[in-house]
Amino acid sequence: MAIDYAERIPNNVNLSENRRLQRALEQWQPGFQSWWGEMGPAGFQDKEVYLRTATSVDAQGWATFGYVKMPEYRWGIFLAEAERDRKIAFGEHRGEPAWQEVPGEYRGALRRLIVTQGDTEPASVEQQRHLGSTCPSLYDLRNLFQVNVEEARHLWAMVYLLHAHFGRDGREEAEALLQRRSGSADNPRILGAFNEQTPDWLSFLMFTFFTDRDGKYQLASLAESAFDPLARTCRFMLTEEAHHMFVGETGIGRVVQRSCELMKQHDTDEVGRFGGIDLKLVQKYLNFHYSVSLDLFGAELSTNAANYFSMGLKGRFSEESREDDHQLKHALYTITQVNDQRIVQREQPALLALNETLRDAYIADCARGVARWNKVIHSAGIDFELRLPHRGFHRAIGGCAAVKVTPDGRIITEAEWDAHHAQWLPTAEERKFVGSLMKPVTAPGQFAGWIAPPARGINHQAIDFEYVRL
Ligand code: BYC
Repeated sequence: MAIDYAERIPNNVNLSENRRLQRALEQWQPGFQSWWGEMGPAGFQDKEVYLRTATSVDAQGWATFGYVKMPEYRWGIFLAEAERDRKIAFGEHRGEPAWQEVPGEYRGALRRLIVTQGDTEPASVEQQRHLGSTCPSLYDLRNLFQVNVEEARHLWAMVYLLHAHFGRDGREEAEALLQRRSGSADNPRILGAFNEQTPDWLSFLMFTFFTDRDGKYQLASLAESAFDPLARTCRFMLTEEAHHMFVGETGIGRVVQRSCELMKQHDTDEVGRFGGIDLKLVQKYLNFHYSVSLDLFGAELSTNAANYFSMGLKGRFSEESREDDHQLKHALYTITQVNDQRIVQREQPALLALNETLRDAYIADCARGVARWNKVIHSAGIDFELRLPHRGFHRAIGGCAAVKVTPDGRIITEAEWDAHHAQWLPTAEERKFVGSLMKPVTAPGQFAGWIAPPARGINHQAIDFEYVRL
């Protein structure tokens, strides 16, 4: 069926004037719709949800809010405004004009970056597809669906780049993005964290805090790219990403607040009996999601990352505001390494240490969020502190993957790990307990007993607004 692009797909890339691209997207679109039907949110597809839809890139008003049935969401294609005469800010091509087309020699590397980024978007939707049936409130249900439709829009954003700039292999990659499945044994998603389960809402809120924040740092690095369409696409995606991290940060803040209320009310640390989540268990979930998200930055030393940087494909966070040669010819960077069963700090060529550089910025950002949760605990007069575990804890990628590290950063033996990991990571029983709290609450303005209401509603609406019409 022909699509009226101006109507169906809000865009600022002149879709209606590009026949070739239209045809490619027309061929891809039915596959996307059936993927959404099969792997998108389970249930609720015929319900009206109060959603934000991106309709322009105007900083003053880029989105509109209104009731939409999810399959009818207008997945638009937007690139942030072009910067006139934009110059490449880093790498071997620093100072040259940014590219509007893909240079032949970088085609493979660039495609791989775009595919890796694109793959995470549908993966997260797949991971979250069963959460609707256990929502703690209509407000939260709407936020889940907002995150889901926007991740799907981010898939469109990457598929647009593949179709518009990579010819036949781009079309094949776009197809493959609809074929892989989170957690599948035969055809899994590309990155580790996107094959983990998101079985309950505590996991979802941790995911949006920690894993979406990886998205922020990766997108910000790609927003520096010499390939201008990628840079502009990622810049616009970041505006939506902010809400996803807001869902995580305020969500965990509300869980913590509720636990504190129950602790005070019943004068105990063990609030499970009263339908809450112990702060110690919140810490275990934090340990898990933080560590799998740290893996998403890749190994501490990476020639891939060095090449991406030198080629001009992927920059550093806030590349342009850094005061150095932007080529890292002689610069050094201190990284954490495992040496002879000890964790040590070593200076390494900064060019090779770019994954670690980005991870450091991410860690500092996570720490700021954790400090805000701790404020909630301290204001309640409770003596407990949430902490980020050591960066080497529970890692599957990088130097620390080869050893076992405690949350406070000591290397231990396999036997010690086996004896103690249940103190640090959620056990099957604890996950089951959290699962048992997940009973749907769907009356407007009502909230499950394990999470406090938010401070305010979405888009100036009341907290008891009917965010989803059931
Ligand atoms: N899992 O040289 P290294 C988001 C592989 S999230 C599995 O260190 P590199 C979102 C690696 O491929 C942001 N494999 O890797 C959030 C390499 O394989 P080869 C997504 C991994 O390339 C929430 C080998 O190990 N965007 O947007 O420097 C909801 C050696 O590693 C992993 C991006 O990631 C892993 N975690 O760095 C929705 C940006 N890590 O070459 C969305 C694009 C590494 O030996 N991606 N490997 O076969 C990249 O920039 C890079 O691919 C990575 C990896 C930073 C991820």
